Amino acid sequence: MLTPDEIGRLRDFCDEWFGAADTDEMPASVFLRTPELARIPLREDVVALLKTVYGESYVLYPNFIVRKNLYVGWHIDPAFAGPDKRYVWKPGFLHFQCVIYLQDNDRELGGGLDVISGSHRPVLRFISGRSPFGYYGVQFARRLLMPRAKHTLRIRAGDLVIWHGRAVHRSTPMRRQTREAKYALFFSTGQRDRFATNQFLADMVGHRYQLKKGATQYSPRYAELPDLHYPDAFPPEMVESATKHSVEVVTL
Ligand SMILES: O=C(O)CCC(=O)C(=O)O
Repeated sequence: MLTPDEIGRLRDFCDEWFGAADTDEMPASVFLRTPELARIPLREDVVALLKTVYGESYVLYPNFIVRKNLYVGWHIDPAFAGPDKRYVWKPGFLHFQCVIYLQDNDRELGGGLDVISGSHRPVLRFISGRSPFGYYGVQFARRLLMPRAKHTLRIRAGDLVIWHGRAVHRSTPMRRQTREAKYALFFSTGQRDRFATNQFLADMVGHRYQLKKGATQYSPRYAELPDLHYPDAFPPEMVESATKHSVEVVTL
């Protein structure tokens, strides 16, 4: 999606911003007041690509963020994991997390994303717990198949990567040190569905306090989300583009 020039300018901007900040997360309020970042989620080509999976309309959430040097292990995004998230397994559920990387992905140096392909599907639908293979057969098949499903995505700087909310993924690990910072621009989108939208928004706000290693931590990037109202907190160019493309921007 991004040209080498755009990538260079954005990397320079990130070097400067993160150089002066005491965080590795650039919050949505900064993202929205930086025209070169703010225009990306609603660019014509980005919207066109998302419409190939959503159809004519979808929702865009306010949790824009740029992260520096994020390296995280295998997981499902917390908004979609856990026993209270049954709705994410309903047949029509569709939510894509979106990221644009500002460097190539590399098996040695990292920089992008690994996925377990097919992990967003109901567990091995074709060998279910009700199958003649029984529970242990299912576990055996999972062990056998899962390692083969691990993929390091071939990503070039400026590519847009979208992953289904239920997909198991991780940062491609950095196996060899590199001096280049890893930068990634994230935003979230979903199918128009009032229940799913409310769940996701509520979940994000709930994340302003997080329990980590037994202690409660405050997360400014989530805490500011209730104050980012659409359209007031958004640049006019984004509002115009959202209206033109029938993208519903949903805020609290
Ligand atoms: O971009 C990455 O390195 C991983 C991103 C990720 O796992 C996430 O945002 O949930």
